[in-house]
Amino acid sequence: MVPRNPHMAHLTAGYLFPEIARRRREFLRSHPEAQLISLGIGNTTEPITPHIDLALTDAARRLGTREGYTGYGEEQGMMALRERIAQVLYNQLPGIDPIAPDEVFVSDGAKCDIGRLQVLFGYHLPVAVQDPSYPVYVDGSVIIGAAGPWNGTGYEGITYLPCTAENGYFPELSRIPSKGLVYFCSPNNPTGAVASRAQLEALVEEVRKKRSLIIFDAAYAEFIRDPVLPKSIYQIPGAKECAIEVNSFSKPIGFTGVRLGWSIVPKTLRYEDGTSVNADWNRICTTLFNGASNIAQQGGYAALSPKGLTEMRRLTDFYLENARLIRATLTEMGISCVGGDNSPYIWAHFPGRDSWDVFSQIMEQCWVICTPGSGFGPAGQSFIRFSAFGHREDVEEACRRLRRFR
Ligand code: PL4
Repeated sequence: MVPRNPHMAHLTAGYLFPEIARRRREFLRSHPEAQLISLGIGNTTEPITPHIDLALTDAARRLGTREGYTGYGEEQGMMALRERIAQVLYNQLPGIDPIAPDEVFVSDGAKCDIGRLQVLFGYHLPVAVQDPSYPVYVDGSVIIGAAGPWNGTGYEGITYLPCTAENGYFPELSRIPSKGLVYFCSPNNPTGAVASRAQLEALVEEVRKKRSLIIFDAAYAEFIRDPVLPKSIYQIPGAKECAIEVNSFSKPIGFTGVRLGWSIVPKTLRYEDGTSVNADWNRICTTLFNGASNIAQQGGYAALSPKGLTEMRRLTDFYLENARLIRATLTEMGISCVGGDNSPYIWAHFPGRDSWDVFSQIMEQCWVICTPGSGFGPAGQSFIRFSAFGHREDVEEACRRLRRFR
């Protein structure tokens, strides 16, 4: 047999979300009567909205005709969609450094793009992450060999940038490594914190000083309601020289199962030898990816029409109202929490407690599934993440049940 990829052996545990599913199944085996409600995984629940649904079904139907059939498309995505993403989602934002359509690469989702970006940059760059953070940044880095073994508190070779109540969930930037990758997510998963313009300016300045590169995950940008908060890193001067942005249709229009996202790789982004990151990313996409589904792309295109944008707004408002209900409940219970106003996640503090213990207690006492903060990194210990994705009646019932927590 072949030897195992030694980096796989460095991973300390299973991937967070399957582990939650495993514990949930185990609980149900001993409590089959439990009607569990999930405020755990950030998985959308509401149906695809009418205008976007029509575009998807039309696209599927056209495939059944000789005239309308299409096979492989461009790996980078339909040009009309790339243009619309640039025009509608970027070039109207205040202070934006304009995005050209050939800087937009359509994909099958932000998570998949993060994995391909890890292939692009390889194992030889130092990696920094906000702590806590979406597990793919760290686990993917471990898998490609950009990080060493677990040392009891974190993976060797990963710089953890703690985001705590004390620093307002924005990290100390001086610890960013030179000539490395910095994963940065705003609105943040899991803390729900949204970086201000001044904070992102400081991030860009520090990263440029260190000659590093930001992978900016803006998967929740459409939940931002405060007009002064930046939705894109390219609203910050200089970001086109130091940042890649990944984004997704998953959460704003419920495409978690349909699968559609995009990355922005500016043409002004250069390696230290002056060669183009955009050209290399194009090479990665054309080599390792065969383009997003043509049906999904028609749905994304429709989502960026005036009707689609109205539906997107309504859907994200719906989840934000869920978030408000959850946060209000926790606050009334005296649990300190942040997030949930420009983000679909609420980050709740249970001082002195182990996150997995609180997870189990909430599951057993309230029949509600949440996500243990420690699964997002060492600084997530003693926190619990609540997701606002759910049917309204389930969220209301979950809020009632959470009051049983003692
Ligand atoms: C569970 C910051 C959720 N199995 O759907 P995509 O691939 O376009 O976007 C994934 C993604 C990208 N960036 C951030 C995210 O939070 C997510 C989705 N995260 C969560 O509960 O944290 C779903 C997670 C899924 C997964 O591992 O992604």
